[in-house]
Amino acid sequence: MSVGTELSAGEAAAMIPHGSTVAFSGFTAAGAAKAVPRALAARAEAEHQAGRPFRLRVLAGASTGASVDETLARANAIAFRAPYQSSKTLRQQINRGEVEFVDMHLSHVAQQLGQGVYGAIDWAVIEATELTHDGKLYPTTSIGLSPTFCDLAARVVVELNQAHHPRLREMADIVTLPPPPHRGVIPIEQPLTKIGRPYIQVDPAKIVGVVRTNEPDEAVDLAPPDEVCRQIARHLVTFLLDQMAQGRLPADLPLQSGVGNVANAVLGELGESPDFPPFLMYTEVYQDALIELMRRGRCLGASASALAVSKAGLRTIYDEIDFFAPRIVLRPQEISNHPAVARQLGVIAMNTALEVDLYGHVNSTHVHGTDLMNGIGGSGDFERNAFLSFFMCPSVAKGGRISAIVPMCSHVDHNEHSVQIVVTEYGLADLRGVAPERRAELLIERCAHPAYRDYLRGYLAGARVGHLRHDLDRAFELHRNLIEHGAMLPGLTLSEAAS
Ligand code: 0RQ
Repeated sequence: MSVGTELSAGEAAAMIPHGSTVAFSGFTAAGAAKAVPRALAARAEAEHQAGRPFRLRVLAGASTGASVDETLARANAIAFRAPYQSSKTLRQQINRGEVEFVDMHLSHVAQQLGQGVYGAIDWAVIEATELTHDGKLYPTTSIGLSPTFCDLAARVVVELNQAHHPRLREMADIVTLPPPPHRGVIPIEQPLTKIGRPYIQVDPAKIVGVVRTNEPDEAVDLAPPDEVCRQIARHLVTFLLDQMAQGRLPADLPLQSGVGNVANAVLGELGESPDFPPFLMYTEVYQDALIELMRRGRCLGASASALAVSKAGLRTIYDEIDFFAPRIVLRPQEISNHPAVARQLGVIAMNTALEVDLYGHVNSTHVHGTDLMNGIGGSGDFERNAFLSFFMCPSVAKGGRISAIVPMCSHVDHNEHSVQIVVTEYGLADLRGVAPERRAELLIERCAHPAYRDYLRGYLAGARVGHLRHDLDRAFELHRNLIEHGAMLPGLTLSEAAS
């Protein structure tokens, strides 16, 4: 077969044996493969019905659209997954110990794949707008790990998706880093600097064929910002403006913003603030809020790895491609999330925590230390290396049954040395230059929900004195209560705790 061979999704899936490592394009739902993974799920179901095993080791840039993680998981077709996911069914399987999952900093994955840490990649299934006969592949709405997958995979199947705009290539900036120590400097001097090519060069001999598709990304709409999110955003904006007024913060540092409802709302609020100067983004996902901010001249340009926008948002970008193409650069995640570039540009990192402990350690991934939510994603790539590192979250979750401020994090993704500023709807704690005991006071008095403050004060008062104060008998009392009684403080009424 050759570059020009047309395949149905079923024919492509039929070639992929049980036990294969399959790498799919996609970084969020953006640019994720669709038809072939669905056909693989159908094949898995048929094989299972016939009493035969069929499970795959699955890689993608980050999370995917429903056709990869959710559909394959429902067909019990995933044995192993890395480096990030956000699928309900897959999450349950991981948390029941049925699927192996490796949670990784997204900027590190390409290098580890190259080192062979994940074994050989048997197949890559990559969505593209065009494939030329000499193997130039033009990716769609995300770059993610696709260049690495195409480089390392033994065989490549291309999903040629007509639903995407062919001028996406004007945003793409694709470069693969040579192995160290011969990398040289990454010459990205400002977020829109381009250093690569608009296509992935694939060895044509590896291309098994193309599957034609015509369907939009399976994007999930974000919740409209609620008052809690808006209040978090206001604290953050006030703080940034104050830092600028004090001469501590240059006005033109690029912003990075994490995934999810809170992060999207904060971006919207930043754009609404008339005093906040127009800004550039050096981030990993381009979210919906940026579309309007760009149109209004509030966001001047963005570097990301994916257009992680709603279907309506992507339609707007395609309808106004003359305007958006020169303002967006899409990069491989090794570059969009590169710690050296984040440090060099002085990124302001804003990510979301599940919980924060009294000294500023952050858990972004594991509910009561055991149950995976999504994964660390790119948050660590940026937080440790940013000029300013924010973590934000509502002060309580699940109607007040869970406090986001806890004595000790039940799992740590970002430690006290990376976390600088914590924000909830109640206020902001600037932990920079502050010793542990004062950090604890700031987090309790400014960030914790008032209904949890007495408990946290009491914990601190009864803790063993040291550089950090802890009571190891009670450090996880709130988490134990949550598991045993369904609430961190079972006596607390919801109305008392609800924010
Ligand atoms: O659950 O939907 O069942 O109500 O967590 O919480 O408040 O809607 O916040 O959508 O911004 O997600 C940390 C998960 C936040 C996300 C996390 C429950 C809460 C709700 C979602 P429900 P919200 P968000 C780069 C950046 C790590 C990866 C990252 C995330 C659900 O931001 O995955 O930063 N971050 N990547 O009720 C139990 C707690 C909880 C809790 C909240 N303490 N215990 N449940 N929830 N706090 C992008 C990429 O990497 C691609």
